[in-house]
Amino acid sequence: MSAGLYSTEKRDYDTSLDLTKVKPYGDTMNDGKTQLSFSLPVPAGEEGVEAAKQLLKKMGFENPMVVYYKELTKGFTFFNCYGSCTHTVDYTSIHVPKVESNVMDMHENDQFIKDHIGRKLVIVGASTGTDAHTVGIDAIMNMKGYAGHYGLERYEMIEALNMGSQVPNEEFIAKAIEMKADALLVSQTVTQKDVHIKNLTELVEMLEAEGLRDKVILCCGGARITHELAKELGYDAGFGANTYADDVASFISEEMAKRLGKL
Ligand code: B12
Repeated sequence: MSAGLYSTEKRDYDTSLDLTKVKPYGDTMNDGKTQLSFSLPVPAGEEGVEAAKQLLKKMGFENPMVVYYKELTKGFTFFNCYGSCTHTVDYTSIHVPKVESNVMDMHENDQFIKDHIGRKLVIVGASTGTDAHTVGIDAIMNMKGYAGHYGLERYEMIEALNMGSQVPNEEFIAKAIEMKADALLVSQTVTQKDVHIKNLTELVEMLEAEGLRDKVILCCGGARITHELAKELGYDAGFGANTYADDVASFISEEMAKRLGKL
């Protein structure tokens, strides 16, 4: 009997699998074998190796082994380690909030906008604040698209403006007002010291102060953005790694149709 990838049934090839107590495996189910790497601010040597092993034990790994280490620079060492994880998680109780929409390709989406909205949607996007990464927002907006999925600039029924990177929130909002944007797309890649949280929160507060927050569909995205985080910060949706223009365009079109009472 075969079981689907996300099935909670036991798989026929290993009866010791218990999805309520999942842990990593290497050679055999439930052996806990894990590879991990980290750097320590200590010199390369026996004491450093011992420090790495003690840390692994404290992290819940049995039989800790340092299989490789190398000095990064004087007083700093990189470690590659193995250990057997003693912890488990209940996979069956996991619920991850996700953007709920019926994902359409560009042609289907254009037709959907014609049928349900009857005019072009205006979408302004940028990598905001101090963030210099453009590749993510380009992947979503550029005409040529990304991984075989056309970007928003190519959509017949979307007027898209990509403002690039390091766009201050003030400029972003000014452009949104000028273009009478229906939706705003914010890309955030750098998350060091939670700079993305501060910047994303500031945008929401500024939109609220301008009385604009409810007038736009507000989405953010980036490799370390989740839908759950986006909702917490006051966004309508958040998109992480492996997102395509199709995903966000479908969400915006459906959301706009809902707001207009057409869906
Ligand atoms: C290329 C790159 C750069 C280039 C950027 C060039 C450019 N024009 O964009 C340069 C060299 C400039 C750069 C600079 C820096 N970088 Co850099 N960079 C990268 C790198 C190698 C790739 C990022 C990338 O392009 N990914 C490909 C795109 C397609 O993926 P994506 O961004 O995730 O986008 C997808 C989704 O997330 C989503 N998405 C993204 N945005 C949006 C928005 C919306 C609305 C939606 C719907 C979806 C969406 O859709 C996209 C397609 O699926 C990563 C490491 C890595 N391998 O990921 C580091 C990385 C992102 N950089 C990093 C850092 C720290 C920096 C610097 C701060 C380094 C420094 N000390 O100077 C500076 C940034 C300075 C600044 N002020 O921002 C760190 C970030 C760590 C963190 N968690 O904060 C990383 C992870 C490297 C690392 N491991 O340390 N970087």
